[in-house]
Amino acid sequence: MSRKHILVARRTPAEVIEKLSAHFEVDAVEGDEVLAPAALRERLRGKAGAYIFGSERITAELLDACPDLRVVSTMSVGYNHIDVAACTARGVLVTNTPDVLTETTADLGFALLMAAARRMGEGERLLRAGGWQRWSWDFMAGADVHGSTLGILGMGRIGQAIARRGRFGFGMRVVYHNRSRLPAQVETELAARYLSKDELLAVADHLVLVLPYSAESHHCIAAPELARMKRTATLVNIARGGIVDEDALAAALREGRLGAAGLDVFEGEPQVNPALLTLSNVVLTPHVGSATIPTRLAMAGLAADNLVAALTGATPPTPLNPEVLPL
Ligand code: 8YV
Repeated sequence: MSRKHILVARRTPAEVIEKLSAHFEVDAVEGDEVLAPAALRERLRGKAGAYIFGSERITAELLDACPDLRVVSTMSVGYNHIDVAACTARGVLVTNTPDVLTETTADLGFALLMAAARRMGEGERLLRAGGWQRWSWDFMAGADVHGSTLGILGMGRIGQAIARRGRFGFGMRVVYHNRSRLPAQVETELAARYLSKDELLAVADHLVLVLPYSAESHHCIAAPELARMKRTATLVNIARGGIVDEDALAAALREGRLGAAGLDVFEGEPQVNPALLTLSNVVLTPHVGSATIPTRLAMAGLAADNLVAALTGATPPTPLNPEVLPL
């Protein structure tokens, strides 16, 4: 039987290419550039599998142009770049990489919370620029993290991992809002209290956004929501940039209507809204939530396992639309 052809859309660890090559003819993109839609469509023609990352968009149009495609495996937990409904309608399996990045991403979320609340970016820039000349009682004073109220919007796996850090590491009161409420036993374990979104916005000293991006969550933190938050509050976004109206956020931070922000994701990334770049009370990182070598290797390995299983008739570990199986 002839071997199936797959595309690996960006540079990935050699051991992953090796694992895939044991089963398939692999066309691997070597650079770090993201293939433009037309180039992606061309490279995917005749391929049964697509191994993609967070930025290649899989649309209905692309699926129609690539009728041989059976599986889309993304090396990310988020899948807002893939039209899953269009894949399901055409019997194309979609898989992602949940769980393996939960703790690493929660670490980054907490780091951003602390860096923003305690003005670490601002302090470091001031020190390097020779601006540390004197001491005063309120010099670089920030907001306390320990003992404060931690709000979490989106209480999935990563939200719960952040809740554990806050509750057990920093003695924080944990409040959350989610599409569905957690089982009572999990709420008890995390000592997490469910609130409406408006209540959550009003009581949080620090609010972390960890919800999936969709048409529903687009700009769900905009001027009205920011106006409900405490003037001293910290906002952290480790989910997707489009969840926050960045112009409204920049205005609130500039005008002292919000304390600080820590952002790992941006609506137009890798471009960053220039209004954010001018503010001292925002800490910015380049979408590195899952960026540790062990976690990235685990994600890459899981994405490969999904692709191999799906195209060899086995059960893929983490399918998003298992209803299309068997292929
Ligand atoms: C990825 C992410 O690094 O998993 C996700 O959803 O946002 C990040 O962990 C990025 O999507 C590239 O694969």
